[in-house]
Amino acid sequence: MRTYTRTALVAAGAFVLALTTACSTNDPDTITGANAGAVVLEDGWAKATDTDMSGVFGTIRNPGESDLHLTGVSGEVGGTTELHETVPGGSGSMMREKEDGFVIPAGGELVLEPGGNHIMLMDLDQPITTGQQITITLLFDDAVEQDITVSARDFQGGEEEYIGGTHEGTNHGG
Ligand SMILES: [Cu+2]
Repeated sequence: MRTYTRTALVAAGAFVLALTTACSTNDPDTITGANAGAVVLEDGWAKATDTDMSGVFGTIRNPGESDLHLTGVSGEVGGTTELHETVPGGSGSMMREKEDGFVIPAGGELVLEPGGNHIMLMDLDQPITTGQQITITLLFDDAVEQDITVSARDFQGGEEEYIGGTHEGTNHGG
């Protein structure tokens, strides 16, 4: 009898501990990664478009003392949001998903620009209008996330072909 009671108490204690751990992990205020939420976006913008593809650009600075690994992105505008790089290919330059993401060195920056690295928005189900505010969530390793918000502007150029994935052959602009 006595052993049974003690076991139950221990189990209950472990359950409470597990709950506490889960709560603190999900509470944004308690994320304590070395650089949690620490990047700074400068000159961020998105390309206004009436097609189903667009890009988000700007300079992401890492003022921290540790390198940050940007592993992915997600967006609220619908469709697919990916990290892309631009490489030589085809008749000029081609862009493709950067599957390993980007490392932003301590004290360094990641430049996202038309014709270079960028955040790609694909399969949009509605246009992005000039002045529209778009929020993108940056996903870092260690499950750290940070939202950035940019404003859409008119821009011509940076119309690379997209290679790979399900969008092969899609010419977005040209
Ligand atoms: Cu792209």
